[in-house]
Amino acid sequence: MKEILNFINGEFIGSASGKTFENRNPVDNSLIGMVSEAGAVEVDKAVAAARAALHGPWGKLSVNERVNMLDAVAGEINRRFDDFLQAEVADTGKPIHLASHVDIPRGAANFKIFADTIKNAATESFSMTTPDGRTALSYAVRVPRGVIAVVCPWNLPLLLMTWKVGPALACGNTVVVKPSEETPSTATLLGEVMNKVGVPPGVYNVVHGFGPNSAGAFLTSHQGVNGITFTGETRTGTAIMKAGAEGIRPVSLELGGKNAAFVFADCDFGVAVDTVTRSVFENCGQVCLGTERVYVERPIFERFVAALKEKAEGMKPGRPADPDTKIGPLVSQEHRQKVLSYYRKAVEEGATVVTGGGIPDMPGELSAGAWVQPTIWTGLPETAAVVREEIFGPCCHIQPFDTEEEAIRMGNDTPYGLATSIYTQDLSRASRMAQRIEVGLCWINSWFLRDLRTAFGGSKQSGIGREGGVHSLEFYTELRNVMTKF
Ligand code: NAD
Ligand code: 6OD
Repeated sequence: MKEILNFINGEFIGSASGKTFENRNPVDNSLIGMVSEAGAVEVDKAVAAARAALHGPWGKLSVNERVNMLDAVAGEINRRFDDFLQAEVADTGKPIHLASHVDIPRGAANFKIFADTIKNAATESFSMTTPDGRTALSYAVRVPRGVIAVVCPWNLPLLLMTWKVGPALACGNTVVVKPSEETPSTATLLGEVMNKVGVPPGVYNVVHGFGPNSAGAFLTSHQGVNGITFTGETRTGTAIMKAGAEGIRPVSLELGGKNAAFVFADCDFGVAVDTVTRSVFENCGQVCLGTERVYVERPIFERFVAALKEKAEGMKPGRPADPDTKIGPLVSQEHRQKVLSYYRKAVEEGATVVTGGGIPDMPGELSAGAWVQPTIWTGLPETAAVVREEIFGPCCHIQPFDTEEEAIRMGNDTPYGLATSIYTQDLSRASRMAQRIEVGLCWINSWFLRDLRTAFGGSKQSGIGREGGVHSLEFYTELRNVMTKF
């Protein structure tokens, strides 16, 4: 039986309590292995190791030496590409072609981009004349914040974890990572990479477990942690922000969304249909940036609904390695229960089910997996639960609109503010909409197209702070001003 251990101070260790939990493959519910659950003792050890490492060889590296080490981490992830791929696919069930094009390459790229960023980041300086006629020169230096707690979700495990570990290490911090209990494998594998390329013990640590009363809560409430970076549900973000308040520790929060797409009658219809298909169904709808509300200008409403229906019905579920597979399962049976409860609620609320709404027939052992059908609804009021609440499944509600003003009003009528996408060939209109839709991320005639130098994050209840490029430096460093009088 495979054992997935904590990684603390450069060593793989079990927990003193001997507590373990199951890691299951959502494709067929088979057991991948047993995960060692960190208790307060292991979290304490990990934070102590991370603190000690700040003052050891890691803290003495020049920026160039650190950058070279992070480049080596990226190189080693790429060298062990298949190991990461197999581990990620087993934990999530996602198609291999998706993980091999998105999750694993971005896992490596996240170290490279922030190595480049820190090498080239400038800080401000000012000169002024003092009242006694001399000169005062101020300059800012960036210093690491210290020990960073990194708490991660399960939907893009390696990508989202390295999105935070990359900049944290580039800035000279040390980290304690708490991966999702659903997807513990790639964070653990990264420990092997760190050892291989000579990252000093204690710089990168991993503790496994759950949230409340487990590793997540022990870590975020630990007063040895200097900053908490979190990706996950808005409700969990609230708990994490409260934990950060004790000891005045800063938090960076990338949270949930209920993202809208706007499709105007003058769009390139093929681009709009193909891209909305991706934004609704990719990763089985488990992408924070994904679309769950689609607003379509009335003249093309029926045609668009029919085209998206055809795409949804063409999404063949299957094994990750099968090249014909277009959609994997949800991450777990528990998440499937949640998504199916929304499928039922949509019907109770009077939706027209355009397609899907249930569980697909899967052959043999796949029938035990966490599969759901890609689903489209129409005909619901904007007050319906499936139009307001984040479902995080392969589903959307499509609503017609008549005017730009009406589309903006419906789009903004949500407590969330993560992402949107706008489909039109009228770039004046697109720019106007981009100014008025209340989100952190806006795509025009595209979706999830990433330039890692740009600011990434959500507004309203979708998050606090921005990461990406130099914006990550704001969270992962303290800016210290030095003034010299001469
Ligand atoms: P989640 O909030 O349930 O869990 C995320 C992590 O937090 C897990 O590691 C979990 O163990 C831990 N956790 C839970 N409760 C905790 C607590 N009280 N204290 C400390 N840690 C705790 O989220 P999830 O279900 O893993 O992920 C899906 C959610 O993540 C969706 O809402 C999605 O929109 C969001 N998400 C947002 C972004 C973004 O960039 N904005 C990206 C990906 C996912
Ligand atoms: O691309 C990224 O950097 C990023 N953080 C993506 C988030 C996707 C959410 O599921």
